Amino acid sequence: MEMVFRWFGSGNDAVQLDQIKQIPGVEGIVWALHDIPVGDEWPINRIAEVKQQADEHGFHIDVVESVNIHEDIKLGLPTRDKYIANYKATIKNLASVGVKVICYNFMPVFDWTRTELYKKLDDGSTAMFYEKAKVENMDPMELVDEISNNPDFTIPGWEPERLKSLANLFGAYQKVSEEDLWNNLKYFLEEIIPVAEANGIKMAIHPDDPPWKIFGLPRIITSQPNIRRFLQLVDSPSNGITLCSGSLGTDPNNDIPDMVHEFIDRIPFAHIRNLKRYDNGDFIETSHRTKDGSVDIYEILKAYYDNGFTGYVRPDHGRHLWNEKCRPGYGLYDRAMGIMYLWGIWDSLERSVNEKELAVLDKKLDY
Ligand code: CS2
Ligand code: MN
Repeated sequence: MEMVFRWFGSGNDAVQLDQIKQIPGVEGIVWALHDIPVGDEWPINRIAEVKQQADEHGFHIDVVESVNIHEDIKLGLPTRDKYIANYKATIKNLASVGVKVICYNFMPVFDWTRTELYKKLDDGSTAMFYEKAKVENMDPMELVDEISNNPDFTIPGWEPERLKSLANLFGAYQKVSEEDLWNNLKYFLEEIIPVAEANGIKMAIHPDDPPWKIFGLPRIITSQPNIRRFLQLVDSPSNGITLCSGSLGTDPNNDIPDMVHEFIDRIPFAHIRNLKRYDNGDFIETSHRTKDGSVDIYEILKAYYDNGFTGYVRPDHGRHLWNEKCRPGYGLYDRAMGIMYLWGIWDSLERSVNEKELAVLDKKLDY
């Protein structure tokens, strides 16, 4: 596996590149141009700027997260073709500086959804929390107020500008069923995957978070059968997934190690994080350690290891520790510790296999 770390850009992230540099084994940053309005082409000079900053720190910029999808594409409106043309241009621009993987998602209106961004845990740290009953009974506008009015940073997927017309957006989705969303996704993929193929790019869709319907909006990248269906929409190595253990792990029916085994050839990018599920459907994000949450991080890494995984991996959301001021889920410390936990498991998997092989060899030599 190749370790990478998400960075929101200079002036847009409390975490600095020289801090990331001190985390063992990180080779690249996962980045995006967060200020470009969704649907616009990413200008080459702005892309080059990030490449330059990464180069100065010896990081690669192979992975982009996310090039977000304009709502008109998800809605299947006639105007989608203009945005798809921009998307293709962005793919080409990114490929021209050496980008290999583009992460994106196909969730209507919102990105990840939580009811509390900084919920206090028993150890005094804070983490993102989802209260199921609250989401079921709340007006989405309340959530938008809470999440998008974060004073320090705008949050991808919760841009106040875009969500100003929330009522219109919800109105437009009234007519869009799950099957329509599948069709709109297929239309998009049929257009862009050939461009990705021609430019050596792997597209990697991120699962829906949480992987169920919220506020009556359809969600489809939610489960193993649905991911199987997704991969068949366009059967190409350039049509892949970002396997996010945290998003899929909120549903106890999702067997993530099994998904790793089944989809391994189509996973260019892995997100690894843990969370604790409660019986009432609530969940809270935890440290990466298997014992701290409901997701078996050890088994997931073992599945990647056993399949000879060479793709990109990043620690996903972490807790906020030691009073750090940071983007929700994206502090420095817990993600850095998460990386060391992942390396600890990976290195010992590697060792134990090598040692077993050596023992077999020794035995052979004895005879
Ligand atoms: C989240 C998302 O789970 C995650 O990684 O932080 O914001 C994610 O970046 C997007 O859904 C990917 O498009
Ligand atoms: Mn993720």
